Amino acid sequence: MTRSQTVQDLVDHLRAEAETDRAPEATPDVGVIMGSDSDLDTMYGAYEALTELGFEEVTDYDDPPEVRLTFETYVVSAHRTPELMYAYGETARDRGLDVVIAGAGGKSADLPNMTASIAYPLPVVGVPVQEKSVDSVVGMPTGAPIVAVDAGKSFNAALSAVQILARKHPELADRLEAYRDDLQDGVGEVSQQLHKSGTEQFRADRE
Ligand code: AIR
Repeated sequence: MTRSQTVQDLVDHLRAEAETDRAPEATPDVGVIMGSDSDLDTMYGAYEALTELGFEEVTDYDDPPEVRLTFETYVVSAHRTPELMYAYGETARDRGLDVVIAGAGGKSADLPNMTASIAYPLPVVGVPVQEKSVDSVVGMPTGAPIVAVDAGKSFNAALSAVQILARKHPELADRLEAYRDDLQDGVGEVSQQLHKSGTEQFRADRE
């Protein structure tokens, strides 16, 4: 039992939700968690990627968005709120999540690796919020897996999460392809422009 009422309320909410029998269409597919709201600017990349790929955010389990694929977002601190981390990881699967994106910063960035162990076999994509967090996120012992991206690469974490989901939802593979086509177009356009303008002019035009 945690001594914080707000944390206890969250724990109760997650555990009650795990007991609720909702259709898969009505539950979030991706969970996004971070150790502190100070991580939000870095973790915003995951929000951008998910929304760009057509996901919408669930803010009320009783009133989910109409689109099929959704995500939820919480702050969960491994060290400040360990009970919440346990409740989150233990209920993730029963609440309908198929993959979790977990970010944490500092040298003891334990939320991604601990959530990966607690939520196992659910896949967890870890985001080291800072460079100094990389070792603690990726340094899992044999038998305890985590998928992880480079420091700050929460956008890629979301792409990896969507790749995992695409095995179950083929429409996501199409959206991922369309995203990459756009990316390639961007490179193609800039390459043509650089070649056509010449280096000096291209630089001047960019300023
Ligand atoms: N953190 C929070 N609880 C446990 C950890 N490791 C991390 C957060 C954040 C950093 O500590 O993920 O990156 C600093 O948090 P804050 O809240 O002090 O800004």
